[in-house]
Order: sequence, then structure tokens, then C-alpha cells
Amino acid sequence: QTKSLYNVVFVLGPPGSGKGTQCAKIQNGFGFVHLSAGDLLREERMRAGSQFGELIEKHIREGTIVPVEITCKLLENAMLASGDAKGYLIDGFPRNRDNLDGWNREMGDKTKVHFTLYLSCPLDLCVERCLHRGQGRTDDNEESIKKRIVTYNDQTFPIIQHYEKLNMVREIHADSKSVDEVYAEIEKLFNDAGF
Ligand code: UP5
Ligand code: MG
Repeated sequence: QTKSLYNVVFVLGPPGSGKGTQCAKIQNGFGFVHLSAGDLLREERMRAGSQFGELIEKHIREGTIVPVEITCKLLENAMLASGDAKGYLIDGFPRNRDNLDGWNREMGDKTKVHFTLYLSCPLDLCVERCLHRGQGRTDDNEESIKKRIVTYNDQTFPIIQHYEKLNMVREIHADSKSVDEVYAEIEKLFNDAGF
């Protein structure tokens, strides 16, 4: 028997652009499940018995990207574990070509990606936000943030451009507005998309 496809929206944007903040609001407002690839990796890093803890921590500190086999499996497991939902917000993934190819290989037939929500934000403001987040993340220091931004520019932005070519990007400006003002625009976009 065929199970209907999982609805997916990817959420991308530079470090500190507000992906996690806005996904929490979309989850409340629209009955989507929020899955942050970064949060899942941070959890896996702490899990007793994980064989990937050290590798994940190294990538997170260096701002480099964990091999897709690990991340995609964590995402799929989290989707399965979360049961029925209208859809899934995949926050901070796919971040490079390896992520994109791995997703298409493993999840392409099981999911329908509706669009990529792109939270655009000037990078200097992003740095400020990360430095003042105060959650004790091991990558919220100036050195790691610089590296995360280099990775974003070199590897993640081209993925946004890839979806742009497919007409699948919905850009929301996530700067110089309050969290609620940014969300009001996202709310409109999701309503217009029929969610
Ligand atoms: N804030 C948010 N919106 C605001 C607004 N409109 N006005 C004023 N302040 C606002 O927000 C950041 C801060 O800004 C918060 O304090 C918030 O209150 C404030 P947040 O919502 O946390 O931003 P977000 O975009 O989620 O930032 P985050 O740092 O989580 O993004 P990253 O993409 O850098 O981090 P992520 O957790 O996705 O990834 C971390 C690392 O994990 C990566 O560098 C990589 O090493 C690894 N990773 C992979 O290898 N593969 C993956 O697939 C995913 C991650
Ligand atoms: Mg986040």
C-alpha cells in the first residue's frame, strides 16, 4: 500500500537569520513539525553510545558540514517518530551539494518538497545575533561564526540558487524587523500556499 508523501518545506538562510525562531512559530501556527538538522546533530553528539559524537562536534566547531548519511538518517528517524503532521519544516538543510544529492537519493520518493523558505539577512547582523544568543553553543564564538559564514557563502547559498532556478524559493527579509513582523510575512506566504 502506498503511503501519501510527506509534505516538506526547507528553511535556509545564514547563521542567526532566525530559522529556528520562525520555525517554532510556523509549527504553532500551521501544524507543521519543526526539525532542525543542527539541533538533531547536537542531540546525537550528546547521545551516549553514539559513534558520531566526536565527528559531529568537530564539524560544528569548524562550521563545516557533516556527511549527509548521518544527517539524513537523523531527519528521517525524526520524521517517522513524530507521527502524523501536516508537513515538516526542515531547518538548516540541505546545506551543500552532498546534502542535496543524499536527500534526493534517500528521501526524494517519500517526500514532496513544496518550496524553500529563504530568510535573507545581512551577514553582520547575523554575526551580532549569534554572539548575543546566549545559549552556550560551542559554535557561537567569533572564530566559529566566521567559519560558518564562509561555509554558508561557498556551499549553502549555491543550494538556494539551485532551488531559485527551479522557481522554488520564497524569500523573506529577516532583518530590521521584529520577530513578529517577519512572522506576519511568513504567515501570509503559508496561507497563500494553501497550508
Ligand atoms: N532573532 C531572530 N530573529 C530576530 C529578529 N527578527 N529580530 C531580532 N532578533 C532576532 O536566531 C538567532 C538569534 O537571533 C536568536 O537569539 C533570536 O532570538 C534572534 P535563530 O532563530 O536561532 O537563528 P538560526 O537561523 O536558527 O541560527 P543558527 O545559528 O541555528 O543557524 P546555523 O545555520 O548557523 O546553525 P544550525 O544549527 O543550523 O547548524 C549548526 C552547525 O551544524 C552547522 O554549522 C554545521 O556544522 C552543522 N550542520 C550540518 O553539518 N548539517 C546540517 O544539515 C545542519 C547543521
Ligand atoms: Mg537554528
